[in-house]
Formats: sequence, C-alpha cells, structure tokens
Amino acid sequence: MKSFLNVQDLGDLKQALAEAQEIKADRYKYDTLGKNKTLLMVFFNNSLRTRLSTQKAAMNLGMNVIVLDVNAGAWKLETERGVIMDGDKSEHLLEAIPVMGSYCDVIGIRSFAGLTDRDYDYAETVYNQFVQYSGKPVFAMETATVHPLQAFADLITIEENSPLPTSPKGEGTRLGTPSLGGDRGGLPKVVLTWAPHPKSLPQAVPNSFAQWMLAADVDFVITHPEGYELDPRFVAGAHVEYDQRKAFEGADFIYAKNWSCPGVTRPEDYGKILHDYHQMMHWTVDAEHMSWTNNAKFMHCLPVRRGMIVTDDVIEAPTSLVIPEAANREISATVVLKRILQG
Ligand code: AN0
Ligand code: CP
Repeated sequence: MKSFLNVQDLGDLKQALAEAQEIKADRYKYDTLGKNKTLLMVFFNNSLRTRLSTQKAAMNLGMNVIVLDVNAGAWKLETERGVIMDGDKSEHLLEAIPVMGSYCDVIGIRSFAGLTDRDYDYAETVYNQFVQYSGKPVFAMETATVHPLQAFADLITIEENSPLPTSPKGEGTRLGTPSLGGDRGGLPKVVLTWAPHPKSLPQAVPNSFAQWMLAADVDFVITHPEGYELDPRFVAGAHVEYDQRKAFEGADFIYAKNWSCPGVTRPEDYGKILHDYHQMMHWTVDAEHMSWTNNAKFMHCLPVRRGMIVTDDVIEAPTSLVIPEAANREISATVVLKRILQG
C-alpha cells in the first residue's frame, strides 16, 4: 500500500477486519517488521488520539518515529504555488516535502480542512503534494476531506459491539465484509447524526464514516438539518432522513458528529455554520434521543464538547463506546502501517 485515503485503499474489508483482530490478539506480532524504518508524522493541526495511537502503532511494529508540528517550531510554510513570498511564510511546502521525505520511510499527514476554499480542500491539494513530491508512502491522519484511520477504528468497534451475531465468514456482500446482521436476518442499524457545535468543523469524519459504512454490511442512515448535505462522492446511495427522531428509531448505533456546511448545493456556504447553534440544541444527543433507539450504543470520534454534541449522562452511560472506539485507533493504525511496511 502506497497511499491510504479511502476505504478502497484497504481492499477486502473482511480481510482488513480479520487483520485487526489478529493485531488485537497480539499487537506485537510484527514487532520486527519496522526495524530501522522511520515514520514521520506531520501535523498541521492539533491532535491527541491520532498523535498517540499512530506513534504507538509504529512502536508496535518496531519503527522509529519523528513528529513535526508544522505550527510549532518549524518555518511557516507556504502551500500555494505562484505567490511572491514576501509575507510571514519562510519556506514553500514544495521544498519542505522532499526534504521531509529524505529523512523517513513512511509519512503520516494531518493536513486538515481550511474551510474557506472548497475546491482546494476537496482536491486534497496538500495530501496529494506529499504523495507526489515526498517519494514515500503517505497515509491520512485526517486530511481536508477524510479521516480513514478513524473510520476503520469505528468499523472495528461496530463489529465488536454489534448486538447481532456475525454470520459465518465468507457470506459477506459488497466489499466482502462479514455480515454484521447475521441470524436476525437484518443488519445493525447505524445512524450518523449531525449535532450542534459553536465552531466550524471539517466534514472529514462524517465523509469517511459514511464511505466506510456504505462499504460494510450495515443499515446506514444519515440525519442532519437541511443544508448540511455531505458530498455525493462520499454519501452517494446513502439514506438521508431529515427527521432526527425517525432516523433514530430502531438504531443499534448512534454516531454523533458536527460538521460545517459542505457547500454541495451552495458552494458559497462552504465551511459555514448555517444556524445560530442556540437554535439547534434540540439536535444534541440526550437521554430522550437515545430512548427512541433500540438501546443503541453511542459513538463519537472525540474530542467532544459535552452539552453541545452529547449530554454527560449519555456519554458516561455503559452504552457509550467512545473510549473503546478511541482505543481501536491503535489497532487501525497498526494494520495500516503494517500493510504499508509490507509494501
Ligand atoms: C476535528 C474535526 O471535527 O474534524 C477533529 C476530529 C477528529 N475536531 C475538532 O477540531 C474539534
Ligand atoms: N479522533 C481524533 O482523530 O482525535 P485527535 O484529533 O485528537 O487526533
């Protein structure tokens, strides 16, 4: 594997989930695979989980790790071509990337969305420059539009916590995932719900979550206020239900996340918050919302703002999976790095 951005990069999902369970049973099984190989993690934004879990994953594989926080201690980087660099940016990304590539064997990028220029973000301009100019395999640690390490960890978590028995291996459909629905004859219902937030957030997490859920054997529903429609390249074919209560009915998993306007119908609204959040607090996931479900498990990628996205009682309940979900980030990252090291 030379690049990890989309669910397709992992190939057979059933195989990837089996590898995740193999790593979970013995996370040091491949502890010599990365000997004398160096992972460089480049962060253009803050991170707690991605930083720690990806570093731990590299250590599980015996790799060396170096970390660069672009906004803390490095030269400020220009990312646009064709500019006269007479401002505060001392170095261009197009020199910095091959230099970074010369010190390592694998590069993880957190490039994040700028949320001002939709075309620039959705072209994955920064990530693709790393692919093109580093000469090294590159993987996404949340780029402008996707967060595949999160979505892979989410799928692992859903498989492990599905209330329904899994079907015999090999009976999966679509990308070949094991059927999570099994004997009930149905599929677990997974609901991605928008929830309020005071700041503009990227669409990377919901984009990837939708892409991965559509590739897995689950009954997937998205609910959000009008105007927050996600990009069809990630959600084509998904069932969108604007009535949050209807969407929650019968759900086995509630996956909450805020995202700003994706600008699908009105590009000029890209990255905006469309309504004052005080008016949207009825979207916050509380105990009443959870009572509409089939005793659903609660999920969120974290970091989460309590009282905005979810109430204390819901996130602290035994049905909350936020901690095991975050713990599975080590597993998803170990599988992805292992695949990259194996070529
Ligand atoms: C980020 C986001 O919404 O994409 C990171 C989530 C993994 N969240 C914040 O910036 C709060
Ligand atoms: N979920 C996640 O990626 O968290 P961080 O932003 O802390 O890495």
